Amino acid sequence: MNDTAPAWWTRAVVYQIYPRSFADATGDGVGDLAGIISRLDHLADLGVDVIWLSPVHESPGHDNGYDISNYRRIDAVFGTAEEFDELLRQVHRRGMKLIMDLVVNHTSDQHSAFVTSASARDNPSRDSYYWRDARPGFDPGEPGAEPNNWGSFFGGPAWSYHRPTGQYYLHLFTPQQPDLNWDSSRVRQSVYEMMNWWLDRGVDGFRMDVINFISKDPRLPDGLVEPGSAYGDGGPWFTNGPRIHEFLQEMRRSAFSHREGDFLTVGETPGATVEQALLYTDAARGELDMVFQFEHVQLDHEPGSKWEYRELDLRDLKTSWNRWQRGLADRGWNSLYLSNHDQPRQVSRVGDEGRYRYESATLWATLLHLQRGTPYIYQGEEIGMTSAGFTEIGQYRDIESLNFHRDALARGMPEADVLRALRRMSRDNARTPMQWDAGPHAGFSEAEPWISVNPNHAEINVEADRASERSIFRWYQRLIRMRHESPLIALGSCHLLHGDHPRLYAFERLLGQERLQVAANVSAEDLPLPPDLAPGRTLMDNYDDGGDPLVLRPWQVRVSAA
Ligand code: ISL
Repeated sequence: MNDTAPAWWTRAVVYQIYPRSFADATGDGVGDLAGIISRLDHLADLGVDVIWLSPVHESPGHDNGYDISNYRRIDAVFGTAEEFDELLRQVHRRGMKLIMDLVVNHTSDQHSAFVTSASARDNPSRDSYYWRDARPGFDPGEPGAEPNNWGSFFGGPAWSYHRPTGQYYLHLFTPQQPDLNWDSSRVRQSVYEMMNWWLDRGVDGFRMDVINFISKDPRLPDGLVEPGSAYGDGGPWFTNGPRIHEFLQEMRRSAFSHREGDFLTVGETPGATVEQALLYTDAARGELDMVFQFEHVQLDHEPGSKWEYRELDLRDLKTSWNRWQRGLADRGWNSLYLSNHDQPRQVSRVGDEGRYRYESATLWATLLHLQRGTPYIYQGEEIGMTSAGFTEIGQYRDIESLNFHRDALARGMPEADVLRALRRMSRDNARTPMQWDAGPHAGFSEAEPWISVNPNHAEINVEADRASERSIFRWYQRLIRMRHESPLIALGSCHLLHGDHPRLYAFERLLGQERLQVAANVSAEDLPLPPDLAPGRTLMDNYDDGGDPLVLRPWQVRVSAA
């Protein structure tokens, strides 16, 4: 930020819509643009500044839209180009902004660029993707003949054999998501043109899918094979790769430097460290405004395997968040999130979805929103929606979950254990339909939804929450308003207190003479406060009943001015 005025997004809050599961206006069981338009007042009322729309582009849907076959078309399942323009108008009319998902590490295998690239070895755009011969000494197509040993994120090898041309192509995700070769200037220019096309149309920026994977070491070397794993880890050869900063700077110059206005770019960057995030988000370098880091969502499982549960130690989370707060204190900027379409619901994961649902939902909202950074709310979080609670494989839809189920069974894992792991960590936990009311299909649709509605929609829904004395929605409204109104919350420095306490999460924010203190009991037992945390004037308290100021009750959070 240096000497210039703070960027607008230091005061902003972003809301993520997963279109498939937000609101279905056409009655086919799948959410759509018309549905989103019909629910915009909910978001305006909440007070958010920006909507991030997960992909609505034309897609065969192998990864729910993260496999795009035409970047300039709206998929018919979501509606039409006209409806998109109408959505944009309606969002802008309410004073909000709209950012699109930009999925350009890979395309769909149905994209015309891939079809062309696959048509012949000597096709001039063969190098738009990664095509390689079989491993020397192996016959193409035989087991083990893949050009390197990388595994894909969703199971199986990261290479598929293409019989017509006798070569393999790289896909870090499903075989239907071939990776683009960003070393080709043709690829880069066509991405920038496409970004400009959307910006000219009026969108306000992009959330960039796995953007720190786009620059790969062209040698594509074998990765280390961990004991018990069938594949090598290619991460070191494609995460924060050799030309990543060059590409992001070029992208910014090509898409934004000639534009006036308030835009937002946020990069999804798995595996980025604080030091790398600083490079990505230091305004002086002209790359991204902020990034989604992954450290804090990997503390409750074994490294490298989201399916192997390990209980979260609150101290690890505090250490991690604190390091990010300190690392990006002077330059760069944090994104703050616990939930999105890839993560289980936060109230189920780190809160108490039963007895203390209100308390733990408001506690985590407060801890997140009152740090320094831009908070992201995932649809349904604002009413404390819980994870799906599925008990049978037939209920799951996500390709990652289905592949894990198949592969784990093949490895001999008992099905009960597979289902337990899915129930905890499946991405479908966050993808069940938005719960608008207690009616059929939760008011999401008139038809049977593409994925089951959580039966708890009878109690947990927007209508009930907003009518309740203890409304989570209203708590979020207050947090958002505080960020809008208080420079201390937007810009103040953030200091962790009692970092080694196993159940207490406390920090203070400082700006000039102003001071704000947040103290939270992350447990279901009473917690006597250390004397130095005796509250001053209470601003927010999720019990709000004038109880003992020196004790925090189960999942109590208190915000006070000093
Ligand atoms: O943990 C991971 C890597 O460390 C993976 O979760 C991976 O980074 C993550 O799934 C990437 O997510 C994004 O790209 C995927 C898509 O399936 C997700 O929905 C999207 O958010 C491929 O486009």
